[in-house]
Amino acid sequence: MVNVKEAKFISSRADAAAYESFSLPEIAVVGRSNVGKSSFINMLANNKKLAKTSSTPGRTRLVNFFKFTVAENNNNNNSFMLVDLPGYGYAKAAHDEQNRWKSMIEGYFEKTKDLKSVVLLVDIRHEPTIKDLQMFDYLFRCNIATTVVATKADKLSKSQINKSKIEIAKAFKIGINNVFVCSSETRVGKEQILERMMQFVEGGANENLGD
Ligand SMILES: Nc1nc2c(ncn2[C@@H]2O[C@H](COP(=O)(O)OP(=O)(O)OP(=O)(O)O)[C@@H](O)[C@H]2O)c(=O)[nH]1
Ligand SMILES: [Mg+2]
Repeated sequence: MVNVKEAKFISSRADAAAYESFSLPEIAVVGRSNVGKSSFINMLANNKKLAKTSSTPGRTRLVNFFKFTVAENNNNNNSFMLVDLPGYGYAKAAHDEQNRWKSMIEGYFEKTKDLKSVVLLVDIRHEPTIKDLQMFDYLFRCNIATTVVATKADKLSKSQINKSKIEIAKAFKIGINNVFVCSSETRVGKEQILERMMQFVEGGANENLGD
């Protein structure tokens, strides 16, 4: 069992050029605007007020760093940075703004030296968008281990969840067991995802799941 002992906001970066290392392993959360990235971080932190969320897309406009400290079964403490990125694919945002977000996201991936893995969030109710698939391919080409997490599972029945998992796995061309299901409302999936994240933090898992 992974027990989150502390989660706190450290800082925001608007510009990848200003990016500096925190000398801690990093795990980044990416996904479409409004998919639930900030809510996912709050769910892991057991703190609804940690990352700002909103029902309007485009809430997170900076690269935000949260320091998590966890204790595991063996009681060893472990710290890592969870990185909340702006969402992509918000159609209503001005073109300039969309480009700015894109360069902020890609700038982060190009600059960071501490990234261990990425959680790519998709909405379990919808087929992954072309932008999701492009992001997945981009991360694969950058050799960044990526975990696909289908969130908002509270919105579907059990049989619908299984159907969606199959569709999502097919779209990303990954095995169905590599699609993790969660809900930031009910906290379903939290433990399994935290455990997987810790494998990357500790450097035990470095396979890329793209094949
Ligand atoms: N039912 C349900 N709603 C959720 C879940 N996760 C997020 N939401 C809702 O979805 C909306 C968007 O959540 P955010 O966490 O702000 O999404 P985001 O991906 O950080 O959005 P941007 O910062 O704009 O990219 C909010 O209204 C949340 O309450 C979930 O698991 N279940
Ligand atoms: Mg957000």
